[in-house]
Amino acid sequence: MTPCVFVLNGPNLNLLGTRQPHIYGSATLADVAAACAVTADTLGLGVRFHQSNHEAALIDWVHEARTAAQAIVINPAAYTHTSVALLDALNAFEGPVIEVHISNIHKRESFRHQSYVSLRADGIIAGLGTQGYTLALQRVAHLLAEAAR
Ligand code: DHK
Repeated sequence: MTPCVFVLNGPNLNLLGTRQPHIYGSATLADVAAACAVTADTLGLGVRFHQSNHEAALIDWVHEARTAAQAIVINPAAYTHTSVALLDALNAFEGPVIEVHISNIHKRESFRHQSYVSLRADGIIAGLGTQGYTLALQRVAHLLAEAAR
């Protein structure tokens, strides 16, 4: 069975490519989804890519992942810094969780330095641009292969 990875994206990431490109770069979310699909394919992973501006939708996808996915890659965007509910949902998921931030949140405003999601994440990627997503998939493939051994 091909392991499935949910790649989840939080608020405002639908504007990627046009939103503050000096911080988030010029790639669109569709570009990121396409890169994830190619990388997942080469790694032997299936991928389901979602974005929502609504906290509840992200939580519902995390719940769905409990039975439908083996790992989660998540850029919670601003919910990183605010959402105990998203942390609680991720704590109910058993597989690897990799947290991705396009920008280096530690180089930015102090309110971005705290992440609730980091309390659950198995790994964190920040400041590597949209490349962080495909690097996260590589790490997921490694962790799943290790767990299967
Ligand atoms: C994206 C956002 O929208 C911000 O709210 C986070 C994150 C950082 C990113 O770098 O991908 O603070």
